[in-house]
Amino acid sequence: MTPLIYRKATIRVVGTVILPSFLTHETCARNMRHRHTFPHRLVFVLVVITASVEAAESDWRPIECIPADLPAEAMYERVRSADDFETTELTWVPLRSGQCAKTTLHRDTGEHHSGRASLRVDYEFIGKPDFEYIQIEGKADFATPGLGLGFWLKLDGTPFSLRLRITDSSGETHQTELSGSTESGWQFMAGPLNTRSTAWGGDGNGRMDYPCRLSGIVIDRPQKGFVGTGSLWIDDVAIVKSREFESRSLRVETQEKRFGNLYAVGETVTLRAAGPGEQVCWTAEDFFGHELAQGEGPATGTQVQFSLDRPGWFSCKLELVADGLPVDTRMFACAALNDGIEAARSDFVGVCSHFGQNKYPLETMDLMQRYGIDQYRDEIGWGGYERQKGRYALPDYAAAFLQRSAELKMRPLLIFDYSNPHYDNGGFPNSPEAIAGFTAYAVDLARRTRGTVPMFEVWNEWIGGCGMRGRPGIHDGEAYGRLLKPTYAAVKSAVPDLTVVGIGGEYGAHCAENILGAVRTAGPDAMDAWSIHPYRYPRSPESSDLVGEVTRIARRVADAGVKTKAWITEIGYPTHRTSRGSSPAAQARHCVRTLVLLQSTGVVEKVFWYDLKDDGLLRDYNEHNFGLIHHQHFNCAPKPGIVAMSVFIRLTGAAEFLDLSQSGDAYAARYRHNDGRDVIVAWTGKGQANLRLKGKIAAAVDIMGGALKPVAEWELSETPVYIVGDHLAVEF
Ligand SMILES: [Ca+2]
Ligand SMILES: [Ca+2]
Repeated sequence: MTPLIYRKATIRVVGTVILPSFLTHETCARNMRHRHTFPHRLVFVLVVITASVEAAESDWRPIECIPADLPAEAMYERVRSADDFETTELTWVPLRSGQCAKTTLHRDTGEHHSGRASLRVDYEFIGKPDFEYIQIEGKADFATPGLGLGFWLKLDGTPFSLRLRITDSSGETHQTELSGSTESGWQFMAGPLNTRSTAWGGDGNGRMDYPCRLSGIVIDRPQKGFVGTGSLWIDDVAIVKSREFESRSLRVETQEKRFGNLYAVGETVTLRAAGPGEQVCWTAEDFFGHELAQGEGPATGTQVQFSLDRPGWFSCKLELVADGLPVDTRMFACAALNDGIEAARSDFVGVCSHFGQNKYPLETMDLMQRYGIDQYRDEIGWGGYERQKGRYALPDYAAAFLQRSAELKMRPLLIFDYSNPHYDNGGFPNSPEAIAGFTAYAVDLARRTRGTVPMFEVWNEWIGGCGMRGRPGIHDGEAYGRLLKPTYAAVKSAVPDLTVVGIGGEYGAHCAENILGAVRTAGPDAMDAWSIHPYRYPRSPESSDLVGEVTRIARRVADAGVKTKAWITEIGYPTHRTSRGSSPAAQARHCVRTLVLLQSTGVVEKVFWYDLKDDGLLRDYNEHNFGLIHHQHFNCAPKPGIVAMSVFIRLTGAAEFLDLSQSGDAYAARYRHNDGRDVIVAWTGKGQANLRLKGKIAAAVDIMGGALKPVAEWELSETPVYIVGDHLAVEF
């Protein structure tokens, strides 16, 4: 590092001059897409630069900012064409099986992306119970790794899930997700082969053994029971490969770099951006797209400054311009909380984390707490805890996170999970010896962490086989019950004040039946709560009937004699860039609505959102994009979702849920605080609706915690608002 050579300049405004537009550089203006207008005349700020010793050059530290998602067509280049549908002979065929929707293919000269024709796919979904999808098959070969399939697709706006199926040289089928949105109109869809896949058949090794060939393009229904007819078009199918970009990138630096980019209201963010080019343009805005500040400067180094004058989530778009074109666009995301910390806590809300997989920086625990979250669900696995048979030890990283957790007075829910190579060949613990071994591990871990860990959950997604990577053993509901019963009894007997959660997050079409299977062998009293994972992304909680689904499952579990309540130990909306991903704004909206709706059921005691932080950097892989905050590579910068959750906790955490009113697509939930003050959370599942409130309105707050005008009449949208007052009543 170079020591104190330069000193920071202090900028003092001494006057303003209005310059005509022809004197201003317009490069940035051309590239400021999404700006509605650009001023004809710029206010030019005359400044006097004086030397100062306030801060040294060495105070500037690099901060990795989030690269903008490029459109799919910019990310791939064509290697060769597979079919442009210009010849009259049609070689593509629909798969016909009991799982397929009725599909017919035509060469259509009335619609095309290029040339004179495309492939039209006419479909009819009739609502089959288990599976129903379209699979269209054509010829495309992939001789060597590094290739993918790309094509242009015209959709009708139905939010289908789009996947590729590839067959490798052994006959193993690999299924991957395609990058692209499900908006109507022509768009480029692409998928590399070397991405995460689910695989079946063939040699079963989970690897793409080359040469590979296209097995089909799969267009799956948006939800079970979907009924609909329509058409979509495909054109210009090609073998593609990832485009190599010139390594022209923006270098962004900050002073007083802080973990998580979390600020206090009233603070100013100062950045400096530079890169190989001519200019840097920047715009800072809030969650709602309202501009805070913008500017431009030389690419040798432009200072960026904006004040966080209200609570919320903010982003600063930074663009490097070279040869008149934007060559790199990055986003600095940050959050502002009152006093920089949320003091409220909630018994209802927690998050899932992966300290137990040694994948979270320890500081993430402090960050979680600053957002007002003190309950988190993590794990200390059996395999790592009992490395030598019969000898128990906490791995170092597990001891470290539990210690920090205790210092911060956090309330963890730990999962007793997965197999151990010393028992049942590393498979599901089925034998009496393995079940006794699992029980002994659970008891030892519960004793060792007494006073630090108040809650445990027995296994995670037993029937789905999560974490087991195809290891052997019986994993139906009954086998789970045989593990749960002795584990529950032994742990409760060793540490009676613990809460032990059964079922392990069951999910899917046969969720209730699977839980009943476990209750048959464990009995109805072997759980202080029972857990499910009712994921529904990208569908909204309202359109996918979250309340109905959870209520129906709870009724069947209660009918089987279980007296305890449900915990939702996972639910979430990943922000990956495929047809199954949600925008960060949608994640934030759905987070609040999901929490309120689950609370309204009366049968759900706690919700652990999945999950706190992005687990990796692949933008088209759901598992890397579930986070409410970004990956540590991006300094754990916030997504809007973490701020939305924090605001929800502040406004409802200490309140009692009263009731939920619904009128069409409009919803309003009432909470009451101990001092008699009411909080209304109101939104629509779709579109706009009017709401009128009776009572004494004291305050109103937006989803990001910003103040709104406290009025009685509201036009609701899909983004929830909070209204605070006394004796509030709802009228739609
Ligand atoms: Ca064509
Ligand atoms: Ca293989």
